[in-house]
Amino acid sequence: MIPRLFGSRRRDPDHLPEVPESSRVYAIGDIHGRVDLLGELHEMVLEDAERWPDRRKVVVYIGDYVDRGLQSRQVIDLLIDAPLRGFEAIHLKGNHEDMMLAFLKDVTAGPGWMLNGGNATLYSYGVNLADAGNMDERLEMAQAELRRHLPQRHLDFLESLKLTHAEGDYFFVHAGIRPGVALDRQDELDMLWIRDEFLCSPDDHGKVVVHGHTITGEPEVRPNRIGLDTGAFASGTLTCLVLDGTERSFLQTLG
Ligand SMILES: [Mn+2]
Repeated sequence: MIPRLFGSRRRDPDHLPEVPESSRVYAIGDIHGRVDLLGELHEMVLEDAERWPDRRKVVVYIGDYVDRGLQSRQVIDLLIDAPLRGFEAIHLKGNHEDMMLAFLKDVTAGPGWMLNGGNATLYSYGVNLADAGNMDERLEMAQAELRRHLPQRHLDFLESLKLTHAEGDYFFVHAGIRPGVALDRQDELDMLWIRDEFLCSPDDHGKVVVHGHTITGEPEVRPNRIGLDTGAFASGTLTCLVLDGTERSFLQTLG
């Protein structure tokens, strides 16, 4: 008998990845403050779901609700106040939520966050970066104001975000995973930030990794991963992957 070099993690090539029986799983890419597009996409998801009344329905948000687009606060309001009826909702953490949480605790996270579009989030909470004083002072004032303006339920939402979710042969995570490391032993920094080492890897990761974080013009479907970040904040195209059995389809807002 020939030993199997890759052990049980190597998938049978004839086995197509699938989600659990009788489940219809929707995964939504990076939203970045575009509450208009999220509302539109939710309508499309509901219309699709109505055609499958007997299915268990799950929606996974891949993270990056805030920054860049101008309506970060409104996106979080919508996710909290207007969840898709009849769906199990899973909200994953993106690197942008992580930067926002870091800034709330520690002002030295401010410059990095501002470089990544955090000023748009401050604006949506009614916080303006003062134009006088040095950067440290301005960030300290902004931090104090954000702490005051951020509703407790938003903080609870941000602190409750999960890093990963699995459905059958699919694994959901914001940025990706480090190839060669087991899915349950991944490092948080990799899951929130990784790019090329994951994106360029041809490895079979054990499950198909569904992720956002890296913008592409169209959803990127590879044998080992599916990228959903179509740059909604600038393109107007917010993408939702729909999984049912071994089938895949997409819903998208028109950019
Ligand atoms: Mn993003």
